[in-house]
Amino acid sequence: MMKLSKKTFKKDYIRKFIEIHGKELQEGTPQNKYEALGSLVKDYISEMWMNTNKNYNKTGEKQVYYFSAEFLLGRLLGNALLNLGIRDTCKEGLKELGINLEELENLEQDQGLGNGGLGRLAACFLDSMASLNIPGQGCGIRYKYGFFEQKIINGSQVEAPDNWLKNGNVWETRKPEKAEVVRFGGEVVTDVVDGNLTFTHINFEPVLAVPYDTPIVGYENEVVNTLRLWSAEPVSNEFDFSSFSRGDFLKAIEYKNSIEAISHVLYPDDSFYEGKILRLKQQYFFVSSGIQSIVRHYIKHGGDLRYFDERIAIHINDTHPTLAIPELMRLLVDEHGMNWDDAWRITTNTVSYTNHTILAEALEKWPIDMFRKLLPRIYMIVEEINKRFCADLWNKYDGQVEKISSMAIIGDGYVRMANLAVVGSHSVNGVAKLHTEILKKQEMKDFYYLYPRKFNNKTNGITHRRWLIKCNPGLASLLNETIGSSWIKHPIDMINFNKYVDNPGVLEKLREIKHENKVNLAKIIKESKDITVDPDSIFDVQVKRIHAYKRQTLNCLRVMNLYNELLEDPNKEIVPRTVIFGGKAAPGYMLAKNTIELINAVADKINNDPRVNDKLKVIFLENYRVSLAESIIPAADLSEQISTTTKEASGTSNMKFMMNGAVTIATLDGANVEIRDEVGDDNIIIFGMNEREVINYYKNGGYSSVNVCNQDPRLRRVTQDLINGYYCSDKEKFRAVYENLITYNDEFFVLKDFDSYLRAQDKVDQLFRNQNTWQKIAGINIAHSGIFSSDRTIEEYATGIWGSGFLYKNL
Ligand code: B1N
Repeated sequence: MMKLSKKTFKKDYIRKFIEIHGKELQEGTPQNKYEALGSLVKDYISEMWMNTNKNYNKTGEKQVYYFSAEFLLGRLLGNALLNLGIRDTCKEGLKELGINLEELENLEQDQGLGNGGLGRLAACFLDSMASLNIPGQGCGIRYKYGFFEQKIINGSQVEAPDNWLKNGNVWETRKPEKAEVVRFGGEVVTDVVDGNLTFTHINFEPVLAVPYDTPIVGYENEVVNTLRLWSAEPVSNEFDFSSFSRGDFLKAIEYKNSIEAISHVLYPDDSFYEGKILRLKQQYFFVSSGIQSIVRHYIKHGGDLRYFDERIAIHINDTHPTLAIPELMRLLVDEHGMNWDDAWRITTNTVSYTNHTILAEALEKWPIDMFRKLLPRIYMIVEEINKRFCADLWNKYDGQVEKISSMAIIGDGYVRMANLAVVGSHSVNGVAKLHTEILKKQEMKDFYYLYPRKFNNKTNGITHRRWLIKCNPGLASLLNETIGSSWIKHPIDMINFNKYVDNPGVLEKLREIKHENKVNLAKIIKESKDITVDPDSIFDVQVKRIHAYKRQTLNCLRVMNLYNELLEDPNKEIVPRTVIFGGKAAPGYMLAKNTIELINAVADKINNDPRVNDKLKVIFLENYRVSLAESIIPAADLSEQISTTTKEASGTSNMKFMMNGAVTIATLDGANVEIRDEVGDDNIIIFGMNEREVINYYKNGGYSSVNVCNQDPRLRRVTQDLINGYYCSDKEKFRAVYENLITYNDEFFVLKDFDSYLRAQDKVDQLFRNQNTWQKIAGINIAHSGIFSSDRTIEEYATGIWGSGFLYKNL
């Protein structure tokens, strides 16, 4: 833990302020004050950062490199202060200077370089690796524009660019001296030199990859790891620029733009793949620069490439960084003269892969022509990997053409990235037990038979430092007062809170903390939407990407039905509800965008109907992002985790809600299954079809959404309300949602699960009436949430996959 007195801090802060702004503190804007604080904290970090790196170089401890196209960090200031152990000191010091720390923290732009769960998982993992003394560095892209900003205009989503760097970024350090060159296009000349094949890449387009390093501060352990993000720039004159050095200025600008385009913007697709060449460029760009810099650093510090895999672990977050495999092969074989078999053994021992989805539309595959043209040498290497792999398969499965062609890395005109990732790594993991079982039994069945020992499960987790200590200080204090503070370093100790779930005083305290968080969220809702919500109502929350399989429509249809029931029976007794939605739709995903329009139209009608307003309100919160989640999740009573069973690989917001004492209403999908196993059936509300039923329907057909609809008058009514002008004078407005349910037979069983969902919601209503019971359930959920800390997940990765983190671990 860093030592810092309030007096020293104040002195440092004033000095820093004057140094960077050249004026008195009193004359500073809030933004000036934030920048001075961020900059000072970065100074505080820098020595630890340097020492951490020195230590890693000295000990030669195994290094983990976590490659991910997305890192959804959110804000850094508050968590850096927390992890340094100086947040209270700074808060008090600033207060004496007339400055409110939280106000400054709220000025920080979210670092939103990710879409959703996958990117946020990467951010939680960085926090856990640093906090567990694991030498783990992140490697990704410094997108100039992160995930778009969502505006709701006349009830529809409108996208605005996320210019997150507009006020600068105090956290990053540009390292031009560590730049790498990445080569695109051109041709490969094959030659024989001294009896050996050589490959020379010519006429390529060079792109300079410049790293920007961000410190990742461990929790009170003086460890500072690094997130290295690469930015694309034109190379300097040392390369052949003949085409525009003749003075064609406009061409030169065009060229510069075309290069910078590579790291310009994050693709806003979640669980969906678009076969754009720019995306392939992005992937190779960060993977090539990352692998080159790892190998360069390794050799510089005396490493012997023959033992590379004993010193280095490379993890690929989904298939987006899969080109790490052929790129490492290229460096070992072409640049360092290693023979193929040794290089292959080292590469596969070094690389491990996480699969995050079984959705077919998310599977990455690149057209051969596009791939070969952009990456000619990498294509040759992939071809060679494929040739050898298929030869092995022919030996094993003689004559089973279908099996072999479906397992091949290249087939049907495409390079299949998941196949390459499985073949080229030593470990393949799913992100929750159910998901891993589905991978083994179905999606990757043939690979599982071939390599049973590669497959393993690593259930996701979330960092309890951001998602409990930072975002819910009231609850963190209650835990400290009851069970002591050991849970902070050992989150599994939260289980001791079980001893207090029958203690009326503690339950009352839990209720008060939740109430305070709800008042805070109600204030945010009032400020952003000018709608008043009642903090005594049930805060019923579904926040996540808008996607058909996540079934926001199911939630919406039940709200529409509840509205109908309240109008039919004005005396109907229900606990008042505030149903809160939030989430972004991919800009090209019309059904998801239509779902947002529907939610907003339903909200508009209900919120303006005085007949029901004391019982029901519907809120769509704009621009859902990490920082907003930190206000929403601690205020939730009910966590909606209602995806079609088998479709949500894990989910992670389910864990965040649970840890903050929300009760979960859920299908037995993803990690919900493990939450149920932890808390028991009495402390979670489960509904809907199970895995077997869903898989049977998909295999054998037999589901007719029209029939289900016709048999249930409530469903007939709410589906008709989509197209009869009830929620919008334009009857065609919600056509997309309607057709998806009725005309296209409801791929995700929304109508099928409707009745069961409604009964589950009735149960919620009943349970909430007895606050004692409800708070007890909340307490049990909190007590059992420690296992979902990403510290547990990272320990499992470190010991089970990476073989790292043994040297300094003081657990
Ligand atoms: O990864 C999360 C899981 O908790 C979620 O269940 C899962 O849906 C999510 C292509 C994805 N899977 N696939 C993606 C993201 C961006 C993209 O371009 C796919 N995200 C998930 C963490 O394991």
